[in-house]
Amino acid sequence: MDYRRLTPSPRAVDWGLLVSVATLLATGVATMFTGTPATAWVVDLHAVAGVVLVVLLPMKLWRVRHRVTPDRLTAPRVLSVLLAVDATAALATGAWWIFGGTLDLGPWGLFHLHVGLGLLVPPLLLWHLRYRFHTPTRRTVGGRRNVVAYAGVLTAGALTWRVQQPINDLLGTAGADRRFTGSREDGSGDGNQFPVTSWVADDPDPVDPREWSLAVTGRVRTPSEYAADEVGPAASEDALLDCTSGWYSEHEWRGVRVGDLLDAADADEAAAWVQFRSVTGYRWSLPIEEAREALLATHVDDERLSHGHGFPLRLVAPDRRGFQWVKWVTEIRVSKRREVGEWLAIFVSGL
Ligand SMILES: Nc1nc2c(c(=O)[nH]1)N[C@H]1C(S)=C(S)[C@@H](COP(=O)(O)O)O[C@H]1N2
Ligand SMILES: [Mo]
Repeated sequence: MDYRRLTPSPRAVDWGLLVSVATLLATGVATMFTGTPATAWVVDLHAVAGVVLVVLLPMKLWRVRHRVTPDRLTAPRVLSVLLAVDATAALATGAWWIFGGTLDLGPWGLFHLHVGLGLLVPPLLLWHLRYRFHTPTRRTVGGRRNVVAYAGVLTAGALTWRVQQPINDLLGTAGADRRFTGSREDGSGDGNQFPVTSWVADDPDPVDPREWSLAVTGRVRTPSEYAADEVGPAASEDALLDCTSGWYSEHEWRGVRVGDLLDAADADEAAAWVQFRSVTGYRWSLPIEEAREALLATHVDDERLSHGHGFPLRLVAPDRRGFQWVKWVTEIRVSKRREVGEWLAIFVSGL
């Protein structure tokens, strides 16, 4: 049998690679916001696109294997080799993560490595396409052979993703207890004993509670300010913190309900967003209805929050990913519109 009849044409493989990488980038970035099970499809799509790439990449590499010889190493070829190595490493680290792998890279781990390698693929690919891009023709993508081949590749991708969980369960790997986000459990219910993480570079000195206060500002009729001993653990909430670097931790948090603070400050009718600002300049907003239900925690599982976890006050935002749980909160600012600058602030605060 001629196996080539079961594989896409060379051009269709190239286009398949491009579409897979674009899908992986889009869904990979979008996983930052997959807080609820309703968004689990984003992670599923990421995984299936990954398997598709595992199938297509060897086809491509096999086809071009003769082009790379030590005596013909032009710049575009070196770049192609780098791209192939990086894409392979990104796929390998992703698969290794799924099957419970770990890696100790100082402050980083396997998941960070996967994200780093993955984010490097699109720029390398764009650069590669500067030399190699061909505009598609109808023949490139159409044709019975390509349609049948891609139906097969996608089915294989979906099936592989479907069976990885039973395989993980059967082998009892550390990948077995992943949440739908891909995160693995760490330190749940055990007070401050869970990982301390910064989104980029935040690492403030411990906050002195005598100098700290919480201000409620913006679109409120009665701006207010609270000293450390005025915000106590009045309300409690069971909530799960799911960090985008691959771990989650579930705790009972105690503190003040944001809605109570907003009522006391008398938020006006135009108020639509509530921004939580850290002593470091790190900040994030929630729609006011959601913010009302959120908690500003002073305690975790009956322990006073430690400095690393945001003492004296940190946001607990159920169903939101960890980077939105602002630590060392010193101000809540009520506004009509969301501040665009917070997107920049989370990346540069602490630098
Ligand atoms: N001010 C501030 N708050 C922050 C961060 C940060 O870098 N600065 N990191 C966020 C991220 S990425 C996560 S996952 C959680 C981690 O909380 P933890 O360190 O208590 O585990 O805090 C969030 N809150
Ligand atoms: Mo995080």
